[in-house]
Amino acid sequence: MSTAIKEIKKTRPVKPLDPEKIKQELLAKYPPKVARKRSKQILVNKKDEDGKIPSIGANVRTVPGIITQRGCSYAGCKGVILGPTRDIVNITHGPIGCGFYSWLTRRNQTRPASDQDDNFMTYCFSTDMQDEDIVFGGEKKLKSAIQEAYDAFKPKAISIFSTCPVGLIGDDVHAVAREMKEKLGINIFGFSCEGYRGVSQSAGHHIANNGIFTHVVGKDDTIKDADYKINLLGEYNIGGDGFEIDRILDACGISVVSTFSGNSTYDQFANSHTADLNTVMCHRSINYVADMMELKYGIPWIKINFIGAKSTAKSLRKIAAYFDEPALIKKVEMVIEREMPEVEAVSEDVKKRCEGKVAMLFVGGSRAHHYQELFREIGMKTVSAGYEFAHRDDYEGRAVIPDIKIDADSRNIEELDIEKDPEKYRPRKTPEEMASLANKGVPFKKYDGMMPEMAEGSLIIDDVSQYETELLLKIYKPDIYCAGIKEKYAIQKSGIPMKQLHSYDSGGPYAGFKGAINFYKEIDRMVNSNVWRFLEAPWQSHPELSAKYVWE
Ligand code: CFM
Repeated sequence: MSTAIKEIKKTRPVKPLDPEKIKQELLAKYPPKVARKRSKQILVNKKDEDGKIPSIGANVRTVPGIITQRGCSYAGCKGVILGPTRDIVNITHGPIGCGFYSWLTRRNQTRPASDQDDNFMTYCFSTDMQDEDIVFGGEKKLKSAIQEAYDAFKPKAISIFSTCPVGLIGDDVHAVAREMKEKLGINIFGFSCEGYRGVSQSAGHHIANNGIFTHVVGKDDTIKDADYKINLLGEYNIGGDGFEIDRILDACGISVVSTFSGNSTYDQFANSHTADLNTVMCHRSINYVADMMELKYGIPWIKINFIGAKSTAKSLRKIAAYFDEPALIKKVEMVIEREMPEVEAVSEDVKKRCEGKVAMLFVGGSRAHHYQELFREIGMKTVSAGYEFAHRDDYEGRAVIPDIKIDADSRNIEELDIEKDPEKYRPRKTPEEMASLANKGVPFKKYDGMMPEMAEGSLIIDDVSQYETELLLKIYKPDIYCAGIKEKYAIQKSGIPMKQLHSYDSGGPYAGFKGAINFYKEIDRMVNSNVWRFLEAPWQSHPELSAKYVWE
């Protein structure tokens, strides 16, 4: 039986939507207590008479029973921060699933300098805890796992990541680390990053920052013979982003001492305190390291962003302005001039077909902001966006940090007491130079967050749930929705193109100039695809079934 394939025209709401009403609709079915809580996390973006944006509820517990996008503290520590480092043996102390599911699914890439270089990322190390280890304790098993990993690989360093059961039964991973460090003579350190340590993976970032700062940073004082030494903080080389950024920085003559932590090595971390500037890409995950390095070693930090061609150019200019050398400034301008024509040609072409289309982004703790820039460059609008686990400063800017209330969950995460290193502290600029640079548009320690850059009336939603996602799709009928693998197929089933902005599906890089071109082309293909026309849903040929795509 053949049925004619119908062409279904997408119907966009004609009248402009009232975001306040949409907010009420999202909350309508929640029990009153839940609605009250969610109402603080769902905001219409608008400034008051004094030009102030509203404050959002963020970094708070998800209501049990709500299907959240979030991950756990172990994921943030092991998967996100330490996972991309290739020559540390990362042992997951816990049941096998924790290690297995955090094993390369993030598509963080690495490139060893030669075949002789260690690369353990292709291995998944786990103590594979069993019931009897839970009953009798798992420390013995952990010690023998460390010994076994050492015998097999002779790595420079081994780190241990605690999963939920480890904390519950009270295994002391730090004591085991100390004992084995003494015995084997290599650096061994543990993380108390049990999944339940915080309300999301964000807690794991902080724990990882503290651990890497305490146990590794500052161990190698060799000063690299290179000009314009920077660290790139919060860039994880997903889909090769870091390779593209390295290509650009290299062309400008800027040298990267250490990246935290895409394509990184143990030695780079150990030597990172010798850099002259910290550049922070993902503020959420690594701002702790930036702050601690400034306090202990005197390295200033600036926020940069290599997502979006214009942001890339702006970030390069900021770095050049910091070093304030005419030769560097000239070289950076040359690189921008060389790279931009191709980017602009593609964006202009793509814009013809994408202008006015609508995107929604619900991703992590930084990309929901950064990727709006790429959509803007091809004329697309972001009508609603939110983070999974970011804090108020990532929404509203760092100026709100002193007002952020410490609750029982955030109190759980250790704040290290950092002091100037008596020998290694070296201010890179005088206070006068810092002030004059800030005046020239190189503000230090400054991040204004996502909300000030978003249009008035856009809907900001923290820790969006699956239920809310489904409603949002029905109401806004966006041309594209960006989130992660857990959301992907539910969204595609409603007939909306879905782009994973964590793993990039199988694409990337999207950072830098070449990355921007990749992104424009891919989004063009996705939002202008005819594929949905050729898919016949069961209800289209069987009228007794009642169902609809969201855009029908
Ligand atoms: Fe930073 Fe990240 Fe992100 Fe993040 Fe992540 Fe990620 Fe992310 Mo997935 S470190 S906050 S914990 S930019 S894994 S590379 S994509 S949620 S927006």
